[in-house]
Amino acid sequence: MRGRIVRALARPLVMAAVGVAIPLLNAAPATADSVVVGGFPVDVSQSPWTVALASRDLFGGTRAGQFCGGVAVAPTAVLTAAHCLGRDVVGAPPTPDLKVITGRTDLLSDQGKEIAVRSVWVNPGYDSSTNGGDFAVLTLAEPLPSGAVVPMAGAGDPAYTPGTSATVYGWGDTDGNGAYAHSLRGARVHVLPDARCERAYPGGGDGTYAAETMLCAGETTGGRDACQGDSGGPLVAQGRLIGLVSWGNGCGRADSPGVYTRVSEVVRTLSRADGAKALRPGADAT
Ligand code: 4AZ
Repeated sequence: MRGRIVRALARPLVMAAVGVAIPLLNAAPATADSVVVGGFPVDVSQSPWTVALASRDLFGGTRAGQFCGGVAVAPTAVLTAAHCLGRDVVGAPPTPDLKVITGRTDLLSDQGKEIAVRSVWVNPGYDSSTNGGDFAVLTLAEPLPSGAVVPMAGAGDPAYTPGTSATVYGWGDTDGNGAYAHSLRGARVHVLPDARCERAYPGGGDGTYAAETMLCAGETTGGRDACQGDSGGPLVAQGRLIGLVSWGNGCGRADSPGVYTRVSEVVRTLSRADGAKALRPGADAT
């Protein structure tokens, strides 16, 4: 079914906003240690480039309106997942009060800053039926106060080598059953061989894994993974950004690794696209 997995991200939150409870389509059976799933608490100062995407109008104020993750790659540019900005998630553009929250570990606090989004560029190559090309660039109305950005790993970077240890960050579901974190978490996973995800996602209902544009990460025994609400957030290895949380079948399942947008593909696309002026050295973001 088209978009089945990816849409599971926002549906519970969207529905919560209108007061209708709909169970997660792909709710994994929660295991005791299955919690980000399998994660640990993180202070945002340890990953200051991790930001939250928020809209109180659409998602309510309880968790500051957080509905996706994002990652700062330049002082006024944040990467996120294209599917976070789809009509089924945020409705018709422009999203009324779309904000990037920076420097806030706990969404229940007023730590850090909420920054307005000046413009949204969704990768025109994004395909919601295959989940391919799942990235977007937000240009901020003002620079991030911390100035903290993470470098993007280009093609051939050793951080993409299978077996590399990586960390994914987010405020998403911690048990696969809709227990959204209010404080930032991280989970340690490993870059997996593409063959693992090609086997897990050969096409059809669960999406199609495409190694050129996607990255496969998780643990062979499952347990640690990104989950709903983490989408668009960073997967970092060796100090460089290698992935954006994109999709997967459930969360933390041994036979269904997490799938990420491959950041080298983002770099390649942006070097040719007009959409992300804020990413260019010396570009005038205003
Ligand atoms: C989602 O729906 C989603 N386990 C994100 C990540 C994963 C699964 C689903 C990976 O946004």
